[in-house]
Amino acid sequence: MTPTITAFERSPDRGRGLARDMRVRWALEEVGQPYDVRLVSFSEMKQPAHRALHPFGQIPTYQEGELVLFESGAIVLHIAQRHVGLLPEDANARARAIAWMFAALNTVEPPIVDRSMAMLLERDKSWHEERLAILDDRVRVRLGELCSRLGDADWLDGAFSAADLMMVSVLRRLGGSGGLENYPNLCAYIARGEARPAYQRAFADQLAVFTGRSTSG
Ligand SMILES: N[C@@H](CCC(=O)N[C@@H](CS)C(=O)NCC(=O)O)C(=O)O
Repeated sequence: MTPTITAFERSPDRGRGLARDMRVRWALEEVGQPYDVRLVSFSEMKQPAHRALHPFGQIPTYQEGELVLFESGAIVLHIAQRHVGLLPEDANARARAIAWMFAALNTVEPPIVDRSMAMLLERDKSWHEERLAILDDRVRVRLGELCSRLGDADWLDGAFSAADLMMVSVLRRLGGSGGLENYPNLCAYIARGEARPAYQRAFADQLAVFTGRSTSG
C-alpha cells in the first residue's frame, strides 16, 4: 500500500530541505518505497480534519491504510522497522541506532531549534544578543560532544542507518550559522548524508513543491 505523507504547500525555508517532511521523504527514498504527498496550507493544518491526523496541527503526517502517524521520529522509525536497509539486523546494534535517533531528536535538535526560533522571532528584542549568546553556547556544547564522539568515522555507529539520517537532518537545520564550520568532521558528515542518492531525490522533490517544477522525467 502506498503511504501518503503531508508537507507544507509553501515551506518557509523555500524548499531547502529543512521542513520535517524531508526526513520522512529521505527514509522512504532510502528503502525504495514509493509515496504520495498531500500538501497542506498553514490554515488547513489547524483545521479539525488535519488535527484528526496530527493533534498539534503540524506536518509531517503519515497514512498507510488504517495506520496514521505523526512525529517525524516515529514515522522514520516505522519505515525503518518495516523495510530492510535503515536499521542493523543485529539486535544490539539496532537498539543503539534507535538510541541515536532519540539522541538526534531529544538531545541535539532542541538547542538547534531554540536558536533558530530566536533568530526568526526574537531579533527585534532588546535582550536578543544576550539570549543568543546563551543559545549559541548550548549548541556549541552539543556540537563539541557530537564531534568528539564521531571522530573520523563516516557514520555514528557502523554503517549508515536511520540514526545518521536523523542526525544529519537535525544538524542541517543550523544552515550556515551556529558555528558548524568549527567542526570539520560534522560538516563532512552532513556532506556525506547529502551526497546519498536517496537524499538528493528527496531534496529535489521537496524543492519542486516550492518551485512548482516537476522532478519526474
Ligand atoms: N516534533 C515534530 C515537530 C513537527 C513540526 O514542528 N513541524 C513543523 C514543520 S517542520 C510545522 O508543522 N510547523 C507549523 C506549525 O507548527 O504550525 C516532528 O518531528 O514531527
